[in-house]
Amino acid sequence: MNPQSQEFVELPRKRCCGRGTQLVLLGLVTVVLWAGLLTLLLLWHWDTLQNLKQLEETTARNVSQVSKDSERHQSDQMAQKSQAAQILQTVEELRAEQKRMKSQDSELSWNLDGLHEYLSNLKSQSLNERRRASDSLERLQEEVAKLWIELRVSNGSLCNTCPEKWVNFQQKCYYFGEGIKRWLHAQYACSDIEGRLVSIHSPEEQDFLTKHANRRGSWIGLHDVDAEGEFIWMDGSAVDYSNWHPGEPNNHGQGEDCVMMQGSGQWNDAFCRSELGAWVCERLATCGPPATSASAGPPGGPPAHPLHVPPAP
Ligand code: FUC
Ligand code: CA
Repeated sequence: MNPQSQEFVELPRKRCCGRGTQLVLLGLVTVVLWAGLLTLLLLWHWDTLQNLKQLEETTARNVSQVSKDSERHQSDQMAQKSQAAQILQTVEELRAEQKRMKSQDSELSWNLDGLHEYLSNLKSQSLNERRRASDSLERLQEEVAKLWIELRVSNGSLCNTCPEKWVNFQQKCYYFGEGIKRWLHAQYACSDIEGRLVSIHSPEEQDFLTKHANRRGSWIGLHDVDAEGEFIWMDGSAVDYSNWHPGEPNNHGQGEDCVMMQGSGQWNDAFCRSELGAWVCERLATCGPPATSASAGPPGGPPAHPLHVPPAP
């Protein structure tokens, strides 16, 4: 064997370190590893702690938010409750007000009805007064006219002048109308010629009328239209004479309130809407020459004709 080759003979490796060193190194490595591991663990733990802390904070925030919300909600609820109570109270008040107004309304309408009634009573009262006053005026004018005629007669005047177609008897003129008419239309026919349905006050006047009147009967100015059985003359004069047919007035059948003079001259109450063929009108005669118009006044007659007072409106 070659020495050179011997040089190349692998020499047994010299050990680097001792066994103790190795152990130390191993320990060191282990320590380093454990330290790293611990560090990691610590880091992980720290991170977890941080997360937990954050979570805790968030939770606390949330809890406080929720409690705040709940408080707000509660206070809202209370406010709503008090609002609801207020609304209820207002509704109650409104109901009470409505009730009060309703009763006030009915009271007012009751008062209004009363006023209406009072007013209409007043109206009809005043109308009646007016009618009565107008009737009284008419009567008075008639009385004045009659007195005037009597005065003229006592002074020697002749007061027997009548318009054409009228017939004189004493101090009255009579018109014997002919044609089919009901009592009311006979009354109108007399008004049209400024007279009125005749009133009869003495047997002499009755005889005169009996002689001149239509044989089949005529309407005269007597009636009990306003009160059954209470006969009155159209001119308001007293019923101081009568010439009823025996058994009359009998208010026969459907009621008889208008009086007619039969051919005999006797009176009979008849149905006002019966149609008779004749009627008799009257008016006061004038003194002196015949009047040219119905309203002729002095010198022949009284200041104004008594039968033509304008009717109350
Ligand atoms: C008599 C009268 C009535 C009627 C009748 C037909 O009874 O009293 O008015 O005319 O007769
Ligand atoms: Ca009769």
